[in-house]
Amino acid sequence: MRLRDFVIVATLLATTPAFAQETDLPDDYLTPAFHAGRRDSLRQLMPANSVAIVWAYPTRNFSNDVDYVYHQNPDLYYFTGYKEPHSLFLLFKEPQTAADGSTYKELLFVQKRNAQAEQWTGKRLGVEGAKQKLGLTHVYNGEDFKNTAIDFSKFEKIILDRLPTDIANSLYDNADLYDLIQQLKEKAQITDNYAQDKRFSTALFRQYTGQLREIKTAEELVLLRKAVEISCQGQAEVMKAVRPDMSEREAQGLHEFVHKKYGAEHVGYPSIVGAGNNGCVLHYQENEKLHVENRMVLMDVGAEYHGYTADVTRTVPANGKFTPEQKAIYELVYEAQEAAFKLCKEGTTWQELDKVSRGVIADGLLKLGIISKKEEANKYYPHGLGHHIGLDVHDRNASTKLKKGMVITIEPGIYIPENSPCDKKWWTIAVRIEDDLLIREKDYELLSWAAPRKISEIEKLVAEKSPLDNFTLPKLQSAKKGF
Ligand SMILES: [Mn+2]
Repeated sequence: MRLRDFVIVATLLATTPAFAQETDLPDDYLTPAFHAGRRDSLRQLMPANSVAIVWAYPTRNFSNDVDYVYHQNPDLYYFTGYKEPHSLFLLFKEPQTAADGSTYKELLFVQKRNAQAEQWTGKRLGVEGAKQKLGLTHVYNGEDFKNTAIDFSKFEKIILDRLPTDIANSLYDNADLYDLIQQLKEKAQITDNYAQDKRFSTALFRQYTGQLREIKTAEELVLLRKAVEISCQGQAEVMKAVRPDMSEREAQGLHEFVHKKYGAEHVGYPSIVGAGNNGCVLHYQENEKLHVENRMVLMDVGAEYHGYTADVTRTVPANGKFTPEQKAIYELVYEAQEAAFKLCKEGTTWQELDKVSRGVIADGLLKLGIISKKEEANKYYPHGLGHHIGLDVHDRNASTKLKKGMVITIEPGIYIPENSPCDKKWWTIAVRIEDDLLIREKDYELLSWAAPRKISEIEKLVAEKSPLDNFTLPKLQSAKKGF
């Protein structure tokens, strides 16, 4: 049945009992105390007489009446723990007084409970659930926002992200995200030129959330460590299972199967599995090559566990043996990564890290005769050295220098596409090695230790047997050619 038909049927089934989901769930989610602590920290950063506003991400259409799997806005999740769409959160610097004389410092507007809708799209927390599970005290249904009196004109700063401009307006819901944003615009008098109005600050929103989110708390580190270890186990299992007759997509499926087996909900970004020349496409997502053959397979895959995503890349020869050319390129990338690792500690800047790793690659490519001038190195190493990870794979940040508690990737790479102006023997070699590091005061901790990165270790692991070696499926009867 389609969603549209559901609306008609739903009215006929007005007595549907409230839907209860199974309760065998993980117990290691971020705690209400964590989210409350994040809200307090945000409040401390905010200037006097200000309000911060965060909204849920819109739902996104996949096709006809089918939506993409929903993903919450990391900022809203960070400050509240709420995972459902169509919600709005307001956080005030100073306590506010309601019409009845009571005070509040935060307001969360959530999706209203609806037995019929919940039978189709799953249980909603609703007002009571959000109070109980998230520990927030002032929670209301989205439809109540319209009649909530908030005098926005008295605030000196209204701190908010850039307003979304592409939200669908559901005909069946008068309190969806579209309506909430419309009402917010009216109440706070946010015009189309709000970016020029000094009362509204998207820059402060980015700065504060960056300052907070770039330093991981102990609770966040538990989840990030797990996401990274899961991703590494995926890499290790695929190294054991990879064979020249395997397809890129099959390798992708194995990574994601391992993630799921360990309980990861999503991948943090579309999985990249590219053999040979496909590895030169930095965000290759088709993963369509039917046989990886005797190529290097570049696998950039990250599990998302309870919102936190890893970002780990390994590049391995599918037949288990590096050729001399593959080895030369791989060792160069490895050396560039090691050189950057050595500088990973408090106080180092991204420029310093980038300079040292880019220097190693430029010298190496020159020595191998692949380039004739150092400046040409960027042609084969066209991206930055790394980024923060967390609730986003390219996580929010605000500092130019590394600080204790940051989690970053270090991911140099060399990509030599077919027809490059160098000896043919180098063509189609693409290598990226990407690791995840926790920055400490004087050094770092390698979080992605569980996926081998040394040539000898990779060759050993690819030679190992995999439980998947003997996994075969029946031949498809529908795969006959012709009409
Ligand atoms: Mn990355």
